[in-house]
Amino acid sequence: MPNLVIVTDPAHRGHDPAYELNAGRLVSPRHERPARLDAIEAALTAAGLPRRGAMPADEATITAVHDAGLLAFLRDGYDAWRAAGGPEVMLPDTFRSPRWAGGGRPSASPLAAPGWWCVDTATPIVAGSYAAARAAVDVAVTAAELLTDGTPITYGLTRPPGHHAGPDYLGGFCLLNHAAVAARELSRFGRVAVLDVDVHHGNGTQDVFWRDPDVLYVSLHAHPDHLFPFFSGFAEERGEGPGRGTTCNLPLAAGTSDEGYLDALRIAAEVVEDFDPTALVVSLGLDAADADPIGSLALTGDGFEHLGRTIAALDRPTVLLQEGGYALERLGELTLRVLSGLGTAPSPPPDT
Ligand code: SP5
Ligand code: ZN
Repeated sequence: MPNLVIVTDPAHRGHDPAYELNAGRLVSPRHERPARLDAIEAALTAAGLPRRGAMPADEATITAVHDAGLLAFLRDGYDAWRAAGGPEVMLPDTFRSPRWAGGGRPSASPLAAPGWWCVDTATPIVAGSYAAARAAVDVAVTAAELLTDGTPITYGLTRPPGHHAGPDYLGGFCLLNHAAVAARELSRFGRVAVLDVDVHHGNGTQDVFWRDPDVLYVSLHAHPDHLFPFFSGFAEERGEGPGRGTTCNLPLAAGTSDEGYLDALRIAAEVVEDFDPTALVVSLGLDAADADPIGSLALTGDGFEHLGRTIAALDRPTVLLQEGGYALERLGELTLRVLSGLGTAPSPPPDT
């Protein structure tokens, strides 16, 4: 079996807000919680797959993708919010709108800052969130750099997820876009493709590379007419300027199961082949699963194993980075099915 190196960092645990708000409902506990990675790590341990730690990544790897103001908000915004009387969970109540004259202006109030940078009410921030987001970037950059040392496949256990965080905004459970940081780093060596199989469209990654001809963004996701992020991920979004044609969205109807999903995956794989990248970044959400509590597609364990085989057939140096996936009792098994399809883990028993 080819070498697989798995990278993790325990600092993700510090990002554990007590609740979020979703479509008017208070959701507690949150779906996006530390137990997600515990479930995956338990399965990796049972399969005899060891992990290694991450090296600290330079801040410049982050500011190559994100506005320095966003990073400063993540670093300092929470303490300022608390000092101004904000409660333990930092969530916006007033959102900047592009409809305001000039797009609005930043306010001096620390209580307003989350609404300037964050796009939704599902992305609460607590005291440990910044360290967790930085650790996820460390994990992703470490996993990406291992490819340049000749490791064929690496897997970064990144949490919180990242693909909804854009150049100057965060949201969708995501604080920093570690997959975009990894892709930007790898693009120093040649063309890079990002294959995003999270059930939600990765609007943040799309926005980072929207005008970039050297990084291909291909996404399979539930159609925005019925799932977050709602306003992005339509098939007609193809990139702009020099990046025209290096964005490819394949939105899927609600309830799509293995057959329809794997048809779309075949198209995605052809788009990647045609681009002929020197490295592949996979935004590995597991929330396209039939069992997922917030997804709307119906991929089975067999489907995830097929996904692994498709990625292996692309035959590029590949870094897998964890995005979503919320069916806690299935995450370990689904991870092993992907790794088994990749040829990097023993085959778990098929779907019963
Ligand atoms: C990385 C990632 O997967 N982000 C997803 C963000 C989704 N945010 C909205 C969650 C909406 C939850 N709705 C629950 C409905 C249950 N039927
Ligand atoms: Zn997702």
